[in-house]
Amino acid sequence: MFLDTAVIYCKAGNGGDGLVSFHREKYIQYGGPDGGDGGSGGDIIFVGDSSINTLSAFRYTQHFHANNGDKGSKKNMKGRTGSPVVIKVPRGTIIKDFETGGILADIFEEGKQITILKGGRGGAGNAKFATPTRRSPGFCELGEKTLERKIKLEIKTIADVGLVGFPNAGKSTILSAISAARPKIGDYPFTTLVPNLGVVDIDDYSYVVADIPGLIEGASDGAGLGHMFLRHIERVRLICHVIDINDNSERTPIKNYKIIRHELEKYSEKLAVLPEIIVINKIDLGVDQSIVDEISKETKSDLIQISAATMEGILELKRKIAKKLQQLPPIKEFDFVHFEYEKRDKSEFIITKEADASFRLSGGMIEEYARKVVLNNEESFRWFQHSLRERGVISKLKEEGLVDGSIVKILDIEFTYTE
Ligand SMILES: Nc1nc2c(ncn2[C@@H]2O[C@H](COP(=O)(O)OP(=O)(O)O)[C@@H](O)[C@H]2O)c(=O)[nH]1
Ligand SMILES: [Mg+2]
Repeated sequence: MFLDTAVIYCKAGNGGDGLVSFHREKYIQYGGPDGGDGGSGGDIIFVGDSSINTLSAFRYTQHFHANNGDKGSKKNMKGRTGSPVVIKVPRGTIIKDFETGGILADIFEEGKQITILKGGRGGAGNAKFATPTRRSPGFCELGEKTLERKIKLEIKTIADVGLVGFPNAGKSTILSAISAARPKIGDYPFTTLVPNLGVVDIDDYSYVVADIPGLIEGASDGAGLGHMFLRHIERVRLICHVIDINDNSERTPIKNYKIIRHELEKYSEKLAVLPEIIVINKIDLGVDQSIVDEISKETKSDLIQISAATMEGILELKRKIAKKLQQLPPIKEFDFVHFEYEKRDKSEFIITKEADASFRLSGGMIEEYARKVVLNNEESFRWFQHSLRERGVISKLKEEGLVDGSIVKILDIEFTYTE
């Protein structure tokens, strides 16, 4: 029902495999190796689009897989790069790794593409393995495989002003009176399930106002719907606290005001210290001046009296907000520590002695090779052994007791070491 969060599954494309191929031409009997590299896999990219304001699209589509890179071709032709998947989300969407909660990105800017998952690298073709002593390598690398990630999307609305207040105070009516937004207006609580945004234009200045629904007592403890929506005002610069001056329920306007303030303070200190304009609404139904005075005394905030129904005071409200905003610092990107998926440490290798006196090789360097070398292709494997020697793995194994005839295990492959 709530469309301001979503969980999706994303996978960047695998890298394409390299190709084993030899140049063939009339009159040239033995051409050189000409197998091209595989193409990179497609990326998973997010882009902010302010014409969208919910994540409802993700209710039906949850899997996003970018295309794999193509295999390399003859004549040293690189395989085609897999096409990326570009996922449009509302501006202000926070992208998180579901498992750790780590923040991968804040989609703060309109139209800016942010790569969240990088496609796998393509494997090298056999042409890349040619050396003066190995003129005709019969092996190539495999492309890099990528993992599917579970990703959480969360909207943290970007707006200058947040309208808060009890249900029915008139927030949606005010938003439609000051902007072109047409939120649903109703005489019952929780009319609004997603924050409505409206752009206000006044005297060559413009700002964005968010109508935050359903803030009620206990919201910060998770009661009602309010808690879910408090997130949306985390980055506003100014709060407009709307009070129905004619609330004739058992609560009084001043009580309502205090309850909402309490919720804001409990939710976040940052919200509590934001500048505030108190908007006394529904004055067309009459005003008890003593109540207004009481509120004024309680708050020390700017106060304005309006009627969203008759438009009385609306122009003044637009100007008052503009004036206040011009004195405040701009909205900033959410301050967070970037989470990154663990990258393999490609220089690391681990030697473990097993009970049967064999040696197990693991670690980033080994995994990287294992993914890229065809372990059951003899030539490829010899190249792999050669690389291990060059990178000091064999000498380290020897220090650990490796001798001629020892068993070495890599992933699910075992081989006998021979000097
Ligand atoms: N008389 C009067 N009614 C208003 C005024 N502003 C809003 N309302 C009515 O109050 C009810 C609740 O308004 P709404 O904007 O949906 O409140 P919200 O829950 O705070 O978004 C609706 O029936 C509105 O028509 C006003 O200035 N005067
Ligand atoms: Mg409303």
